[in-house]
Amino acid sequence: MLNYKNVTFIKSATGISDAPQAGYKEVLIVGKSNVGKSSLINALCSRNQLAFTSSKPGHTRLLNYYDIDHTFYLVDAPGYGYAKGGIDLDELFAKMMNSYLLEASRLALVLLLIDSRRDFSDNDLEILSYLKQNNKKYFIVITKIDKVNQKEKALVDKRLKELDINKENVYYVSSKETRTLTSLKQAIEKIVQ
Ligand SMILES: Nc1nc2c(ncn2[C@@H]2O[C@H](COP(=O)(O)OP(=O)(O)OP(=O)(O)O)[C@@H](O)[C@H]2O)c(=O)[nH]1
Ligand SMILES: [Mg+2]
Repeated sequence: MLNYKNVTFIKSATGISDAPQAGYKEVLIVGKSNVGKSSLINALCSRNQLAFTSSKPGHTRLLNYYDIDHTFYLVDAPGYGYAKGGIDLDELFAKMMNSYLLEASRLALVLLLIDSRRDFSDNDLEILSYLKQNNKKYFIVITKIDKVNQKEKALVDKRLKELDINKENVYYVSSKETRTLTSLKQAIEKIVQ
């Protein structure tokens, strides 16, 4: 079993050319701004402030690399769907991600995070179809499930079915409830080892 607590922040990169060179496999976390990407990293690693989180969207601006147990890199990406103060995060994201997704031969897995209280956005759907078309391995991670009731969860399931997403690739998590992370951790471990 991988020790997620054995984690080191490596660097913030502006793109793939700037990525660390250790050659570990990479697990990239993408999703709309505020969906809970940085919180998920903290929860997976049982740390409170490893990755910076914020209730204000647009907090993470670069690709942040975390070394997990000297086995793989967990990569926190900037969120999309939010522009503030003249910086168009969508443009930044598109530029970074294009080069990243196309060139990252070490990219072992993409975690596409979706807020359990929201529908897939156009950006989410674009990424999803990109991942499918390019045969990238991905999981859909439904976040903040501590905030939804059974009825709302059923709506999420309905939507996943409409989008023809294989249930095997879906994980329901809450960064506030560690036990919800166990199966996701195990699945990641299988892929990176
Ligand atoms: N209730 C609840 N709140 C959460 C959960 N995960 C994240 N949040 C909250 O949602 C907000 C955004 O979380 P972040 O982890 O910063 O989101 P992000 O996706 O990294 O955001 P950007 O870096 O802006 O793209 C914060 O206020 C978190 O505390 C969760 O599982 N449950
Ligand atoms: Mg973040």
